[in-house]
Amino acid sequence: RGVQERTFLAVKPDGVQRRLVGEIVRRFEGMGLKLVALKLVQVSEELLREHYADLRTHPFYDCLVRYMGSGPVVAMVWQGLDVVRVSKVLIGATDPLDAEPGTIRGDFCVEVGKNLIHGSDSVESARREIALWFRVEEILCWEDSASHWL
Ligand code: DAT
Ligand code: MG
Repeated sequence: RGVQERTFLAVKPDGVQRRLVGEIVRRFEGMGLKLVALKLVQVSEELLREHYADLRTHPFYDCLVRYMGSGPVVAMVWQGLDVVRVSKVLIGATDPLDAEPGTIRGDFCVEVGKNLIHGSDSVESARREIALWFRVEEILCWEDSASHWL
């Protein structure tokens, strides 16, 4: 089966403003994934430009950076088997109109420019994004005392 991985997730400003943080966290917890870091942050433009550096040539880049800086974001690191792939399934397609019902984007949004949540697209991007958003001491490794999620 899968391997233990970590991924970086962020509830975007519209998700925080629409009080969807709890709903979103509940879905990842429900899958048995492990929360190892979480913080509410107002992100600097510099960090956002770096976070989305791969998209800098796209026409929507400036708009995306402005949107991500328009209010607080909930930044998280989750750990689990195949967590990068599992998270992308839970999140749904980039354009909410293509996202299946039952996915976070499919259930709660309609605009690609306000698609609620970010998730890393590979283990390498996850590593880069986690290092960009978190200090090492902010990430906690804790052991489950019960065995049902292992
Ligand atoms: P995802 O967030 O699903 O990984 P992505 O990495 O391709 O998608 O793009 C990052 C974000 O950029 C995406 O969540 C919303 C924005 N974006 C992508 N394509 C867009 C488009 N065609 N128009 C406007 N914003 C777009
Ligand atoms: Mg992406």
